Amino acid sequence: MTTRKVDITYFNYCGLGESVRLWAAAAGVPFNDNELTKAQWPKVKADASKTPFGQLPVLQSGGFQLAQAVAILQYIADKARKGSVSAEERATTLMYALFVADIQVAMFASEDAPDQKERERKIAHDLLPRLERLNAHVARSTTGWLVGDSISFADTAAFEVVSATLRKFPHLQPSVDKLTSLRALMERVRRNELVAAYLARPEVVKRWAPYT
Ligand SMILES: N[C@@H](CCC(=O)N[C@@H](CS)C(=O)NCC(=O)O)C(=O)O
Repeated sequence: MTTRKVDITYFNYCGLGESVRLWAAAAGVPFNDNELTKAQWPKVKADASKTPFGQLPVLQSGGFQLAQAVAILQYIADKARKGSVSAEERATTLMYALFVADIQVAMFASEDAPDQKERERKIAHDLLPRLERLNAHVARSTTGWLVGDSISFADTAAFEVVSATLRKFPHLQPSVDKLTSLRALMERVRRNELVAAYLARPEVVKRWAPYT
C-alpha cells in the first residue's frame, strides 16, 4: 500500500465526496481532508489545474489527479489492497457503489422536491424502494459484508447513504428500522475500528451532525 498521503478535496459538508473520505479512512489510506467552503469554490473551479471537470470530489496524489467519486473509491481500494481480488468481486463492489449513487440521486431529488407532498411521493416511489433492494442484497450475504469477507467501499457507501438519508429525513427512521439486514450492516461498518476513529474526528463530527 502506498504510504504517501493523498489529498482529498471536497466541500465542508457531507455529499458525494463524503463516501470517498470515509472509504479512504476505512481502507487505511492516509489523506489530507481538504474541506472547501462554498465561498472558496468559484476560484478553485475556475482554475483548470485544480479539478479535471470543475467538480468535486478530487483526489490528488503527487502529479496524479482523479475526479468522479466512484473512480476515486476504486483507486483507493486498489492502492490499499493487500491480497488479490477476483474480477467478479471487483466489479460487484463497483456495481453496489453505482447503485448507491442511484440512491443518492433519489435522496437529493426528494430533498429538492418543490413541496412536502412531492417529497413524500419521491421518497415512497424512488428512495425507499431502492433502500429495500439494497437491504435484500445484504440479506443474501453469508459474510455480513456486501462483497467478499471484509469491508469494502460497497459497505461504506451504503453506510454513508443511509446515514445521510436519516439525517435529511428523520421521519424515515421507522421505515429504515424495518430493513434489518441493512441496519446490521450499518452497525458492522460503524464498529469497524478505522471507521469509528474517522467518525470521531472533530471535523467529521461537525459534518455528520444532525440537520437543524
Ligand atoms: N459524477 C460526479 C458528480 C460530481 C458533482 O456533481 N459534484 C458536485 C458536488 S456533490 C459539485 O462539484 N458541484 C459544484 C459545481 O458543479 O460547481 C461524481 O460522482 O464525482
